[in-house]
Amino acid sequence: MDFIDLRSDTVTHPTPAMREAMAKAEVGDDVYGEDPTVNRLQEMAAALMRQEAGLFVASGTMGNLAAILAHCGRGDEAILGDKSHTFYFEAGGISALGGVPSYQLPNQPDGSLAIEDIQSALRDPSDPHYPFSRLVALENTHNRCGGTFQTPEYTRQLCDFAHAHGLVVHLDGARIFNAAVAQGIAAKELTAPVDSVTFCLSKGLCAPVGSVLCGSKAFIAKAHRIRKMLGGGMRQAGILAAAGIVALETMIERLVEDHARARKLADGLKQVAGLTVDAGSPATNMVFLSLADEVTLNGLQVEEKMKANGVLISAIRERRFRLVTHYWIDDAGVEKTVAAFRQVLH
Ligand code: TLP
Repeated sequence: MDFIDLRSDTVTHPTPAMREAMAKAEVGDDVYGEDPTVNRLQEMAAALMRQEAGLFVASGTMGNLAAILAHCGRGDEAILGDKSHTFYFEAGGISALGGVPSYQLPNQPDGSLAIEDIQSALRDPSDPHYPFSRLVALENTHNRCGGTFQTPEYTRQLCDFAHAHGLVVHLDGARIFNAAVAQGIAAKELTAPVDSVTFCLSKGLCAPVGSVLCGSKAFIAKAHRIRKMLGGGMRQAGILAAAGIVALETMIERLVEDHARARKLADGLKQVAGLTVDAGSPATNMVFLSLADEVTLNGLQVEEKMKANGVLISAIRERRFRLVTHYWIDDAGVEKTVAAFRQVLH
């Protein structure tokens, strides 16, 4: 059975054009810096982010980890949102592997960090009780806050504040192109002011593996050594980078289709008794919804029954779901999902 898979946009398989590019990719040993396809991908990525250089990494998690380890020494503190992916879903890597403690601030409902909160989190560097405040991390789009996006104005304001106080800004831009197309702007408007950004090729852009970390040349030189330390020095990685190039060339603009389908899905689900779609959802390609009180099934039971109806979803909490649209979800998939929910709940 071919499932309609809405668990994440990470489930996307490479497109036929990607498989063809992978088969034909020119490769070399990337640890020697000799893979022309990796080099091309890194240059393209840096240009798109308006940063000096790029580094192909195995995953978004590795990109965020290498970035924070490159910016922070042991004991330096990273200011993170309490719903950020780096705090929540990256196995505590920055602390476990880098000795970097985090100061968690409440993410605002739209995923932003309030500048006043950052202000009050700043440590007095002359007081030996404190770690040094070194970095602020921003996430755009924000996963746990509903796939919400930040504007160029907010990003610049946050960066200006951070820089004025001697902090660097890392952007977890796993889905930065979703944030850009949702606002009808180029991604660089959201990434030029930050000190480093990671974006993922393997989510809505459909490449099978990989993310790119971008920043200044000096920063990327440091991150390159850390990538090696983390075991992320890959060899003929051009096979993977080739799919990433196709992703950057052909898969960005079409993300608006995923956003439109997410809206269509939300509109359909609002008509299903027993479901409450979050107000304002979706902002991009993620629909967040909960089971209404009168529904006797719990989230896991709904998940299983949906699977029996050909639709894969995942409960992110007891009675709450995140449904993610992507390249492999078409209009018929949206309609089938709404019909399956109706069937399961009635
Ligand atoms: N997110 C995954 C899960 O880990 C939750 C998903 O299905 O959405 N930053 C953000 C904002 C992410 O959403 C993710 C993946 C990552 C980083 C990590 O990327 P990978 O999976 O490539 O390490």
